[in-house]
Amino acid sequence: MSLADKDRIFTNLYGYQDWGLKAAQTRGDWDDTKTLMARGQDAIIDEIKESGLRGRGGAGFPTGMKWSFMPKESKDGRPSFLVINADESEPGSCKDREIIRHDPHKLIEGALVAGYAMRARAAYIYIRGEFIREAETLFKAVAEAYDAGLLGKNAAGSGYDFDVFVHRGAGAYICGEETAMIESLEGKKGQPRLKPPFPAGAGLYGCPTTVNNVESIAVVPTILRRGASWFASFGRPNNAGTKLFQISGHVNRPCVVEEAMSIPFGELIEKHCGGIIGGRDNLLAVIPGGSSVPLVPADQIWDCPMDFDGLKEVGSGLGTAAAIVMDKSTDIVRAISRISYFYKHESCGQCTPCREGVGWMWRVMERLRTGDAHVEEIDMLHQVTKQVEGHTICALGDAAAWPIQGLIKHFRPEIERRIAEAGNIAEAAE
Ligand code: L3W
Ligand code: SF4
Repeated sequence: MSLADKDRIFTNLYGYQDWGLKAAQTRGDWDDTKTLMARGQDAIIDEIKESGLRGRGGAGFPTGMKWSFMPKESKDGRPSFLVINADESEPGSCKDREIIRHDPHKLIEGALVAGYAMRARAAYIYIRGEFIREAETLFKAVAEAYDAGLLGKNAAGSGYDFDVFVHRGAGAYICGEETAMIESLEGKKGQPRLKPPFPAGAGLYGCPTTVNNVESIAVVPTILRRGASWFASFGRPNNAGTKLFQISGHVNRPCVVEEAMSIPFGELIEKHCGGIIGGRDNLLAVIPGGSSVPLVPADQIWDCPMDFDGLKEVGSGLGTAAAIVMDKSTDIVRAISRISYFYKHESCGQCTPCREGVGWMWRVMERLRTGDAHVEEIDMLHQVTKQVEGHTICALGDAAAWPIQGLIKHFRPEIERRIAEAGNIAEAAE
């Protein structure tokens, strides 16, 4: 089932209307927020659990459960914090940017309600450094909310004091990893921490902290207003709700669109993107969830439900739901090599398998691209990806390994062909 207009949460996704407070209020944002909050903290967490909302930043962790890890009582007077991850840097991902540009009040209201539910004193919105105009919008929207009494002391008349701070990043992909983000907020170099402890135990300034993605927070007020069962009626069990999909690459109309979770890939493309350039038969492969998940070849993706379980079944993942579509004109080895370069460039360098392995994998990928390699190196590369995967402090190591594993699994004959025809291919690639 695909989504009807009346069921869209992000009603100003394309910025046809003003993003400011008055216009947001006419769209239903900030409507009697204090009554939503008066339901009580545990009731809000229960409703979010019931809705089936899973984190929209890549890992898909159940949102209500994450909130329930936060302490109900402050220990030693330590405050709790909500950190909102707006450091959207995953290649292919551009949904949080649209929310901040056109619907910032959904995020700010969500921050208040979610922050209240988890007993947080304040929310820090960590926004990607390159999002300059979006940061300006967000600063203005937060100021509007303070001026209207919706934030600060007795926020929205709820009796709860809550602040929202906007913090701009400085252009490092790794600061999107939750513990690197916390380090960066504390003024340190953005390098991930070992988990556990998870942020809910020891996060920002050593205090209990929940890090949630922009989309995860922005949908909360609507879920509370329309009800958990309304949200859960989209998608399928374990994969509930509506979702922002971002489709880039070789489609006729790349777009960001809100759809029902579990919509089949082919339907998403035909309905919203005007189909694949050159038609369905011209599709080569898709990276369905931002660059950090394995590619899926054309014959396995078309009917696949775009959700956590459907994409897992075809050996990939939903990630941020950013589908990078590649048609048959794509040099697939070069595309994956370029992704490898990205991870090499963004590795923070603090753990050996990632620091050494990611650069090594990229160099071998480049030789496979030009055909200047031996066939045995394909297996060796695969073995190295297995040595990096699961052996690093954060998920960047896995994210660098998986695209290469996907390439070898599905396009090995293409790599072997290049090696066999080395001279010609090396020339063609220049
Ligand atoms: C308390 C436990 N908390 C888990 C929390 C944890 C975190 C969340 C998920 O990576 C992925 C990555 C990228 N007690 C807990 C617990 N938690 N167990 O749950 O944790 P985790 O470790 O599974 O994931 P992560 O480290 O947050 C995120 C992938 O997303 N990705 C996209 C990344 C880029 C962006 C962007 O640009 N916006 O998100 C795409 O695939 O590779 O695998 O909060 O603390 N027992
Ligand atoms: Fe840094 Fe890479 Fe280790 Fe993550 S896996 S902590 S990015 S070196």
